[in-house]
Amino acid sequence: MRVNPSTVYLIVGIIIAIAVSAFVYYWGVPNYTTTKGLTPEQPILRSFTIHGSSYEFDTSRIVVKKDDAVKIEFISDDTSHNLCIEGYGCTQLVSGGASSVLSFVAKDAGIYSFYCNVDSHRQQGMEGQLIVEQ
Ligand SMILES: [Cu+2]
Repeated sequence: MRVNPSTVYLIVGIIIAIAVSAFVYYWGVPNYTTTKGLTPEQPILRSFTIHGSSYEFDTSRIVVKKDDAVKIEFISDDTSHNLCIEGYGCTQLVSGGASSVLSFVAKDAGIYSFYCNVDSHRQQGMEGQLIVEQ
């Protein structure tokens, strides 16, 4: 008996379809992401301590990477100061010897100013740069 080749392909195709359906029915769809044990990446925590006094910070430049969790402890060494970062807000205003923490996740790469927003402290030199690298 002569069988049409396209009939053979059709039968093989049906057998494969039944086999795959049976596999999925009994064992479910393979989930490669969980079997590899992948978990979301944890942000890297970068901690800094910056001192401020009239009219300068002891740090002029801090460098982090995009998506880092950044924690900056600001300490005033004399009178009332704070530390503000463009786009990320300010610490509390603190007096000499006191400190306040500013925490944030560095969202976008770029160069951002940090400064004290009391009176004209920024203009008098209380300014620096946060560099967020790609
Ligand atoms: Cu100040």
